[in-house]
Amino acid sequence: VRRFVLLAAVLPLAGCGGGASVSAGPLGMVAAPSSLADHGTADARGGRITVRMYEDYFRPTTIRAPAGSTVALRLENVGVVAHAFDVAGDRQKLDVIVQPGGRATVRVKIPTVGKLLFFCKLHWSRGMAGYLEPNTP
Ligand SMILES: [Cu+2]
Repeated sequence: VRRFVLLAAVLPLAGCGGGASVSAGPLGMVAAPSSLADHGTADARGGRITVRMYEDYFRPTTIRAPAGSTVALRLENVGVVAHAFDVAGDRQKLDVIVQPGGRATVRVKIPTVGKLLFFCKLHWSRGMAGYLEPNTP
């Protein structure tokens, strides 16, 4: 039996930063796999960053940018199967499928506190997920 860690566990208990609050999303996905496949952390520069999709992980896995800012993620699926990009339990309503060799750009809002989980809804149980987090106080 796989064990899952509630996303809420990685968020600060105090302070309602708005952007980082978590509730059940349209996909009901508020849990991160305990075996999240970590393939690095990078800062989005100039409000944009390229995120490559592989089987089954995102590179980079943690994306950092100024708190509350909006970042354009250029998704490139360099894998051999379709991958998805979804953001957990938020109001961003992002749910994008990228075919092998395909690209898509999504705009995401960096939370003001804590981390916000994103994931591939097709492979999240294999650890295909990552975090959006602020790099400023
Ligand atoms: Cu995937």
